[in-house]
Amino acid sequence: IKQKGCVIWITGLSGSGKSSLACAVSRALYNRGKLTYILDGDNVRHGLNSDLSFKAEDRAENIRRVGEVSKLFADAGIICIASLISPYRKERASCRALLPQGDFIEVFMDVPLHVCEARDPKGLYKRARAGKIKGFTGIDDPYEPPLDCEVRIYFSDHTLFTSFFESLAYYYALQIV
Ligand code: GGZ
Repeated sequence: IKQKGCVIWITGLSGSGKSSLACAVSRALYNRGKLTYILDGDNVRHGLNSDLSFKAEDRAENIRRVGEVSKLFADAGIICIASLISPYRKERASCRALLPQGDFIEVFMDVPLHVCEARDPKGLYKRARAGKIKGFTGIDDPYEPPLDCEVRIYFSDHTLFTSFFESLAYYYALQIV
């Protein structure tokens, strides 16, 4: 196997399409003969990070662990696609710092809160608005949008995948896709 690993880090609000994009990217890379692995916040929280809550220090630890595991995958030559809300700039920067320059591709799902809330695929926003979930990102917990990401995806479903691949092509495709 001759492949250079890297990390594609997808950040954004709940319901912004992180997991869908992760799957689409993984499939597209697989079709090009690339080895990928998806670390999805929601899934990782059932196993490796099942001891963590959604309070700030636990979110920070969640991000840190996924960052470290992503680095291991990248070291092994795998394209690791991490999709978690990862709401804090500082922790995202720490994950970036684990990788050689250029090997951490930060993708921001720039979807307005009202759009995520209207989608509400799991009914979580509704529950958060009703006060049944406390500390929900975007409602009563912060999200710090990236200032320096490699790729920014606007919210239209229609353009989601094309805009990702155009951006990625522009920045990195020659190396990894
Ligand atoms: C945000 C929450 C919360 C709270 C449960 N805040 O859209 P989902 O449902 O499937 O994915 C979300 C997931 C967030 O986990 P992450 O590991 O990505 O978050 S973080 O990076 O901030 O650690 C959401 C669900 O868990 N969920 N409670 N309070 N999202």
